Amino acid sequence: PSPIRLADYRPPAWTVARIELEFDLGIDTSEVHSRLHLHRDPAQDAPLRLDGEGLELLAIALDGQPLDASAYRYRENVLEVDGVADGSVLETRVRVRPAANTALEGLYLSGSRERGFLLTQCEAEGFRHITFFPDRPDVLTRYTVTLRAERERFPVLLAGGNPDGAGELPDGRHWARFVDPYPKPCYLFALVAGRLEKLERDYVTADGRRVALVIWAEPDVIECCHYAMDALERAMRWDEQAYGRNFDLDVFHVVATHDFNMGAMENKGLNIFNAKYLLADPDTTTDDEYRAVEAVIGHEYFHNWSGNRVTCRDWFQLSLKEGLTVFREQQFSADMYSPSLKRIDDVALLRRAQFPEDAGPLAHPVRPSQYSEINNFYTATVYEKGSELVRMLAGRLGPEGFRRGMDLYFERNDGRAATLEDFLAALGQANGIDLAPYLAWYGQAGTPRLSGEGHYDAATRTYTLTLRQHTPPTPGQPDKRPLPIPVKLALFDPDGRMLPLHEGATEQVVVLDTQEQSFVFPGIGRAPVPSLLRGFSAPVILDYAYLPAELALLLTHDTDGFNRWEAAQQLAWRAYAELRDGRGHQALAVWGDTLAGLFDQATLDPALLADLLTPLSEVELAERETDVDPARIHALRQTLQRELASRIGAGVLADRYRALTAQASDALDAASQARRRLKRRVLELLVLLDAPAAHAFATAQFERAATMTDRLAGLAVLVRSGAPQAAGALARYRTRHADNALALDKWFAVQAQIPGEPALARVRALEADPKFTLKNPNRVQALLGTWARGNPSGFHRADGEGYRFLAARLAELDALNPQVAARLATAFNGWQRLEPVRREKARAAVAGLAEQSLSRNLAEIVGNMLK
Ligand code: HT7
Ligand code: ZN
Repeated sequence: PSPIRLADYRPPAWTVARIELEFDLGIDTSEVHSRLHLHRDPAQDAPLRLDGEGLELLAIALDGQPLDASAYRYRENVLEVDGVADGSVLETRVRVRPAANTALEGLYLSGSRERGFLLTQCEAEGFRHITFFPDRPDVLTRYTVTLRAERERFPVLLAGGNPDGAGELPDGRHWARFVDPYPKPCYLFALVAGRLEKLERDYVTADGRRVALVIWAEPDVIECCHYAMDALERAMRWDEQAYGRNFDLDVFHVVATHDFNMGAMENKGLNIFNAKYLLADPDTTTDDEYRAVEAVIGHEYFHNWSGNRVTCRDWFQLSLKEGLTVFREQQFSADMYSPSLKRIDDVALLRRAQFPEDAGPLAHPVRPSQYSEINNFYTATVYEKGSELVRMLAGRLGPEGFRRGMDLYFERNDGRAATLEDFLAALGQANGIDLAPYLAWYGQAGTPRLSGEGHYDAATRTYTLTLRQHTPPTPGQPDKRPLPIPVKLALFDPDGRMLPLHEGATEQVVVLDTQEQSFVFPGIGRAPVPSLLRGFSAPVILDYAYLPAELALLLTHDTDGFNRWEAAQQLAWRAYAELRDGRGHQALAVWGDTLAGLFDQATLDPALLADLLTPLSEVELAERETDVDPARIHALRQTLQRELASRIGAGVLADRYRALTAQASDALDAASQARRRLKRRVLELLVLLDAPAAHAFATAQFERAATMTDRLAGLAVLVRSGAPQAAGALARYRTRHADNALALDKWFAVQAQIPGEPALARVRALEADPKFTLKNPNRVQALLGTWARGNPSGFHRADGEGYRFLAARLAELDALNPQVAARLATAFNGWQRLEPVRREKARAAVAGLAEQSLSRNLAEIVGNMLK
């Protein structure tokens, strides 16, 4: 099929002001009756064309009259109807098959036939699998939804909007109706029906609305929803305070499912969550997972304004809601937790997931100009880089200016399907600033390289910083324009003190908006060390020729926690490069000794220390190499860490480990989490120096852990380092958590992380486990995703077996769930940069896949990969 292009956008010829939807729900078959109140755009003369995929059309009528077969055509996923006029009402009745729906898009069954429940997933284009409709986000419609089903099998019936009646029907059936007063695009429609339990809490919004917050889950896990409820309340309060946004319905439902293609979905008034991001309990949830639950709860809730009240005109504008909502969630999480640690986590994710995307065959702008399958564009670029672009805009305007701009954006675009231009116009106009130059960031793919050098002139007491930018070509975009790059900076004197800059401030933002520019700082008494891109003020790759001692100074003294970490990362990279090239140990010594010096600093937050002690990931190291050999990268990174460990010393590590163990608790506060994070890092370093001692610690930690964080950390150290105790621990974990799907996912994932060649045999063995299934996206991600996307030395075997195995599984998975298959296939991203032997084997595997009959989702990814 030919691609869909942004340049071809036309407003809809037909819109639907109101829809009355009635469902007769059943597991094998459900019937959907729809009544569309249609409006024609007088400026267009197109026949009514509605999207519909896999629908069995049972009846069709126009303005109350059944239609003759000659008056409509249903082919190639489009229903075309003749004789429709402005104001006409089109009625259709269709049959769909939830239990047979393994793609988890449209109406489907979660769980078993006996105990599972029915639910929908419509973003991006799932509504067309439920009924005929103009399935595009700029058609905003008022929904009245009536659900009917057998009461015994489906006691709970939910749809988005406010409840509008419920009652009994003959033959043990019942009904419930919901009316949503806010016009919405069909991708925000949702229903849920089944045997679910609830947690309920009353909430009064800042503007005085009484809202019932209701979280629904299957009976065995409902008690795991308390943390999510608290997080939801925190998110709602935060959005009121930070953005003045209140919730706007009488009830807000949240539902947990184990069968979900992504993290969660912001359907109006009826959010649906992957259980992984909703359920939490001390016995099975790690600290990182607790934080992820809070973040995803926040993200979906914040969509109620950034996405639902103001939605997207078309899917090219996806980052308008996703980039903005990720940014809002990042602010929320920073406020709930620690701004520096949150920033480190987010930038690490950007570098791990988005930079490689932007540097390879799948590179695309935050606002792509064309796509074949929209589900392939829910990417790190649209989400994470999109958030970085909002952050740059917010930084440019300052907190008050940004809030003024956001208020205007929401006010102007409430109830509309907006564009990124609308967003920038509102932010700019509220502040009298032209932000149009920032639009270039949305249209240009690739990560800009920022380079520079400083020059100090003692005679004039001036420091001159010269900055340059360059963005390498990406597929379809050979030539790049300069972008506005805000560089937040500070200058440190050689004693590690910040120097006053403009008007006494110690921080300043300079904007590089040409290819090269110099910035002069007068009144500087001694040659300074610049701290650049503080807080990662722009999503670029910085290349600045710091001396190792200068990085050590920033690592020790920078007041920006993120930039301290950044200095450690830079030093670790230099140390790695020295080891790789056999070029002495200068940076290695500075890195190791500086961290060893910080190791005992009582004032340093243990969580930050843990991050400082973590060098770049194998994925990031591969990003910086050519002729990538993942096995060598793994070995070198291990050597690097061993060097660090030995500079700290086995005794010091062991003592710190014991001290942290003595302080262990099951509390969830930031200080307890920080200690657990450091304890794990210390254990990971110790195992490289004194494996028997570390294995004994890890075993004891695993056996006695009061939290899943500690239990899993102990297990991971044993499994990844090949400890003799690993098999026993895995067996005990398996028995203990046999009935908990999320805990079992971690059991699969931890084994998929075994480094090197043995990983594939383990993955194969685990595939044969009765608990493994290709039908469950979380399980697929836990085993195949962790191995192929998170374990480079395990996946990239020199014999190419990993590639052949993944290609075979992708073909199988594609027949069941194309969205999940396409996402997993991105594991091949970067194959062109592998060393020649692996490169040829990876190419052959991808090419072999391309020759098969694939879904549009997988075909697009594989096709782009081979371009
Ligand atoms: N807006 C949602 C994106 C989404 C999705 C969610 C679940 C299943 C399939 C999906 N396709 C797209 C999630 C979010 O960003 O909030
Ligand atoms: Zn989102």
